[in-house]
Amino acid sequence: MENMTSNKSVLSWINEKIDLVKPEKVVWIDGGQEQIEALRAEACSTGEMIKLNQELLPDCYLHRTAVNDVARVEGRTFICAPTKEEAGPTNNWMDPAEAYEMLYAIAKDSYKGRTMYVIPYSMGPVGSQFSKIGIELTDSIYVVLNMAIMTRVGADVLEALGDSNDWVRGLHCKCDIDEEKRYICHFPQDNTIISVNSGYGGNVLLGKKCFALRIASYQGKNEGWQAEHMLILGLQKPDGEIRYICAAFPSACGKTNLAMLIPPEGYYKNGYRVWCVGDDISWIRKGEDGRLYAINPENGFFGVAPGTNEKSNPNALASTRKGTIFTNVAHNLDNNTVWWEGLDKNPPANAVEWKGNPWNGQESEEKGAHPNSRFTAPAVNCPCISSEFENPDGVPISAIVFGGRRAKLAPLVYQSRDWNHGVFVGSIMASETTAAAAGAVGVVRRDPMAMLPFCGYNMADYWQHWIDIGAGLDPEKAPKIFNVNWFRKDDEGNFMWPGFGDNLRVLDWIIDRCEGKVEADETAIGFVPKAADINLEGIEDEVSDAQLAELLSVDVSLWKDEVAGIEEFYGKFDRLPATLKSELETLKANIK
Ligand code: GTP
Ligand code: SPV
Ligand code: MN
Repeated sequence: MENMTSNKSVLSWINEKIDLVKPEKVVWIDGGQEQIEALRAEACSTGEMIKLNQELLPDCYLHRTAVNDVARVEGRTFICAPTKEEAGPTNNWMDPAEAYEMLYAIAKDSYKGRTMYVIPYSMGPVGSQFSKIGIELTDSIYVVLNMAIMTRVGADVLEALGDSNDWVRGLHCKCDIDEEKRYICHFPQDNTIISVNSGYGGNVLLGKKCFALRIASYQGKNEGWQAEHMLILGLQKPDGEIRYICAAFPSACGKTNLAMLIPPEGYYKNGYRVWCVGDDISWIRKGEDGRLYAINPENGFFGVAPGTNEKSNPNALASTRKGTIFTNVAHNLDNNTVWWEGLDKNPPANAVEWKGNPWNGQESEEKGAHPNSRFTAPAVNCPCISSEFENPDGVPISAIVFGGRRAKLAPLVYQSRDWNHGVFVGSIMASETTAAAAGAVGVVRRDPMAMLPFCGYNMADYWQHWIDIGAGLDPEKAPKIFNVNWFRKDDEGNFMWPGFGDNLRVLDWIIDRCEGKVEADETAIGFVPKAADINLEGIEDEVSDAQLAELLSVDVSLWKDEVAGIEEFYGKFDRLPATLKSELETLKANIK
């Protein structure tokens, strides 16, 4: 097949990799529908994918990964910076030369008898000043078809690249999915990613976490911008004006749900709407007017399937009704569609579960879908996709919101006193772990800015970068910073806040605070709403006044324990910014 570019840096790198992995043939991905169609057919012929009911789910497919390959593997993810110090205490580190040697030994000849697909892709609208280009080499059709949904793929990307050497190299080799030889390695100084022995989502769709977060966070530090694990939503108020919010929650903690929220009935009637710009990643930079602007570098949603239903997230569900790839969900054999826990109360009896075994959902105790099963859906499918989704200049950000799963401690919402205090609030985030990463679920761990698994350099320097960004902003124009917690539980273990669409009630308060429209109570940890300013109309039965008071309360004795945990965490960092140290002293003084 003919090369799609004459860019020398591209061709020489690809040739090197061809010599290493020895493919039988090389196929360039042009982004055209014809090629995609042919690849779908080929994947179905080998069993790699299953074509679903084309009347109910046009252009939709099902894929099952290996049973030992169902989530990101944080323990096998490495930042291969020149020194361990540059990777910092929260990242696994490997010496770059040693890493290349080990990875090349694993990758050697691994494409024998297989096809190398060359995927040129853009993160962000092609040609936008925010956007960056990558090339992924893969031996997986599943990866090609997912990348074609999640990113902008094709010839125009190479045209935009021209002769430039400024692009991210990505080599993916499935090998034999050996978990002992699985490595996801990043070389930020070389703009390079190498992923071997996996075929799952965040491990292999290299434009996503590997590039758009780990490599991009490093690029952003050097170039004065930010790459964050944040959704972007536009909140339209009855006056028609739209304010934009970025929110960072850890994996499987509600970004997709919040980004596509449907306002409660009363709000909806009054003209409230939420528009989705992005559900997972934000690239943020200062605009000419001095405000921060964000784009979503992705082109699709790689969303958590379980729990997605007509009530919790109708927009996400609608997004998955065409052109979608489902991974590790249950297969309903009666009508050749898909099912997952929480889709409806009627699991199929004649089905195949995510591992590929026959499954009777009416009787079985086993799960039909893996808890981290996902859908890969084109962003354009989303009924509430923002009109600004393709805007190359991004959207202006009014508020930044942090949050996580905390059964106790964190109130429903609080506002930081200023930017630096907001950076502190982000840095002390903690959340219960989820199925999005391999390992134990439900354990509280520190996850600063929801970036613990995704920061491509020393987390202390990342915090300093946040502080520097704020120092370059007029405080009047800087986004206000908040923390939310949809996951507070009562002593019986029930969620105290209804969440989902009702989270709009909190977003509304956040925007009112940004615009100076409501007062708040100053507490030891920041500004907390006055109970009367959280509108409970329509949910009075679910949330009593006493419950709301509890949700908004700040328990100083719990915060004393928390401070001990923060001090221990901060103790890992030799380069902890002085600003954060002093914010911690302020918190300690406030809770005395
Ligand atoms: P990644 O794609 O992994 O980065 O995750 P995400 O942050 O986009 O997660 P998503 O929105 O898919 O969250 C999925 C999980 O969060 C499901 O278990 C949902 O039921 C739960 N969830 C989302 N919003 C809420 C909420 O407001 N309240 C409660 N209780 N659960 C929620
Ligand atoms: C996450 O785990 O935060 C995800 C899914 O968004 S994955 O792409 O697999 O990392
Ligand atoms: Mn994510």
